[in-house]
Amino acid sequence: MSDIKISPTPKVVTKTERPRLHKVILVNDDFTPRDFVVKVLKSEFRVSESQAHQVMYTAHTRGTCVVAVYTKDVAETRATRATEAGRNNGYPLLFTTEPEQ
Ligand code: NFA
Repeated sequence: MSDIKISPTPKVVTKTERPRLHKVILVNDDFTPRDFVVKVLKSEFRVSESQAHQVMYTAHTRGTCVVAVYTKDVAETRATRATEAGRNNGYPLLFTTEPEQ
């Protein structure tokens, strides 16, 4: 009997995690006209008229509303573009992002 022990070949286990999603949040203010907010939501986030109105009204009454969730890059790009659309028209409209969970 030989004393040589042969260890088992280590198995490589690869685990792929889904990228964490980030929320785009619409923040209420007292100056941006409601119709303008709806227009920006429709053009930048491709939501329907009724969804855009619902999101605008929720932010208007509660202070903030989640518009959509995307990967980090997409969320940040869309929030920046939508915020700039307000600024280009002289409004303090603000979209922020935060990681989900
Ligand atoms: N509160 C704004 C108004 O009364 C409308 C608004 C809604 C602005 C949601 C920003 C976000 N004109």
